[in-house]
Amino acid sequence: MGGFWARALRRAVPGSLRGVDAESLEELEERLIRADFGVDASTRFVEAVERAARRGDDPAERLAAEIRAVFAADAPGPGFGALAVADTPPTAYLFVGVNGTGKTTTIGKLAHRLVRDGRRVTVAAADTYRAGAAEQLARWADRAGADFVRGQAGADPAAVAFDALGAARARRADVVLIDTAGRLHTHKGLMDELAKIDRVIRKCHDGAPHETLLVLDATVGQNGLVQAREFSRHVAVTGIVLAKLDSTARGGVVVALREQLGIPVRLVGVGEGVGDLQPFDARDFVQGVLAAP
Ligand SMILES: Nc1nc2c(ncn2[C@@H]2O[C@H](COP(=O)(O)OP(=O)(O)OP(=O)(O)O)[C@@H](O)[C@H]2O)c(=O)[nH]1
Ligand SMILES: [Mg+2]
Repeated sequence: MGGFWARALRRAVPGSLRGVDAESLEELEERLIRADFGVDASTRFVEAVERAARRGDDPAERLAAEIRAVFAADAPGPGFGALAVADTPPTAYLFVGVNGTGKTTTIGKLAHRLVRDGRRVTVAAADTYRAGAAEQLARWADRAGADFVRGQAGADPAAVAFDALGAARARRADVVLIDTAGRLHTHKGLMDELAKIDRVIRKCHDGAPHETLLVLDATVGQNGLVQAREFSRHVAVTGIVLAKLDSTARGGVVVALREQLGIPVRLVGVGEGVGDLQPFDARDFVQGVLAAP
């Protein structure tokens, strides 16, 4: 399970941590920073490792405990990837993020997984801008065995979200996954539009959206923090999906994201295939960090 993390962290921890000296500690700090753990966390972890070594404790065990502590406060929901589940179905998840991060692909993978787990799933194409966006999602829905709702090209995406919730209720769906168009976090008009989609969803179903998931491209590393901060100013982001973890050595960014934003990473994308979506598991992450290179 920790395999993809080991790859996404490419030797963040140099071999065995036994026999730590000043040079190896400096090297460790450098590697953690390079893997995008963030400067604060990297410094803190290295200090803890140094103290452990001085006391004669196992430095690797100390590092593992420090990392686990970062994620300890995340209260898990009962759904796949510890996502929240509605008391009264359907459960609605809203997917947001900048262009091309992996929103539609993530929805396709998640729909597939939920249907396999026996859930009735509706996916909604509230991306009415990009030519081909709805068709792309329709293909994923078809493949997953999920119901599909779309609007006319150029239709108001909030109206599509509204219709989708109605359709999901009528079909007694368990889950509705709402795809939105990619948008730059700096584009005020588009961010206002996103806030409107969110408002409409809130009005038409109690407790919805049960999760607002920000999809980040793992290859941009710490830049994801900026996107997360900006999106959070417009919608209440409740969880992060870190996609394209298979294409990066900056997997340590999950620590920076959790520490600096206080938003849990719930799911990770590890490839383009339908099975390439994993729940985020802090234990797997720690194993990946400490995996012998
Ligand atoms: N390697 C890899 N590629 C991914 C992953 N997730 C998505 N992709 C690829 O990233 C590209 C963009 O994915 P989309 O799902 O279309 O991204 P999007 O966020 O919906 O894009 P817009 O709707 O245009 O904003 C596609 O080529 C996907 O196959 C992943 O976990 N790993
Ligand atoms: Mg898309």
